[in-house]
Amino acid sequence: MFQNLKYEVKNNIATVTVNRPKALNALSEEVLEELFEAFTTADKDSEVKAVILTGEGRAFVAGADISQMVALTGIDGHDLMKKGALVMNHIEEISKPVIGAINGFALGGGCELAMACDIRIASVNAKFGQPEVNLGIIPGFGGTQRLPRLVGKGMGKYMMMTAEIIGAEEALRIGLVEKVVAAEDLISTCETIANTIMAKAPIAIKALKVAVNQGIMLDLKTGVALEGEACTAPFCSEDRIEGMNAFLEKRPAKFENK
Ligand code: CO8
Repeated sequence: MFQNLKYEVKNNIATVTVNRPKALNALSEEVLEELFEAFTTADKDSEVKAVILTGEGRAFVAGADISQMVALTGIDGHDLMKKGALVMNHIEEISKPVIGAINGFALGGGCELAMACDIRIASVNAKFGQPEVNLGIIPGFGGTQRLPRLVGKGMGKYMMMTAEIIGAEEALRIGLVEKVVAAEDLISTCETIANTIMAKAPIAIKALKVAVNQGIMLDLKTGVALEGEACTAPFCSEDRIEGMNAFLEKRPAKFENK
């Protein structure tokens, strides 16, 4: 189905693995197109309740494909930037939780891809950076916007201006990832987190993503108003009645996505 990705659904989790290890999983135009398709498939498939995104081999993704970019005109470059940004936005906006399993290099477009995930879990081997200025460009797949929102304006500028590559523990310290685990525990940790989230009401998780993703771009009062709107659908759901009754009856809730 895909030339540059592995796509597998097991136990309600879709695992998407970028699979160009010889090029450290660099994001060619074809990889970007396939990522868009894979996340559309996962979003539409009612069997899929969470997605894990990772990379094959020693990289998560080492950035946009420099061997393709070198030949592009300025207009082509602009089109590529729009394509990449669209893919990152799409990953962020699907209705299901997306967990980034960051197994190795997450540089440039790879760091931007990691930041489009809802949650990032890093292996101790992971390395992060936005080295675009080394190539005479700036991040173009959302990095100038998502990185400062995650790690703060100063640290975001530090990383983008110095192009410094940081390790997993430093990424944890600055808030770029949520956990660091041994390499061999990376996927199982992500699966455990996915299972924890999948046991919650899907309508609440979906509303939560909208409230956070859209709200973070707004002033506080408008964001709080948006939260009120986002809260309405879960509050009107059968799953809300089930969740509250389960609490009162001291039993686990069984959510039906209704
Ligand atoms: N693109 C294409 N090929 C790559 C990339 C890449 N981003 N990264 C690595 N490769 C290839 C190498 O060319 C090499 O191929 P080959 O074996 O055929 O020579 C192979 O992967 C292995 O890489 P190395 O031999 O370099 O492995 P090392 O362990 O020595 O180094 C590094 C690993 C440090 C990850 C190194 O490969 C590196 O620095 N890679 C580039 C990282 C980078 O600069 N990424 C940012 C790219 S720019 C970007 O992502 C911007 C996105 C938005 C653009 C908007 C456009 C308008």
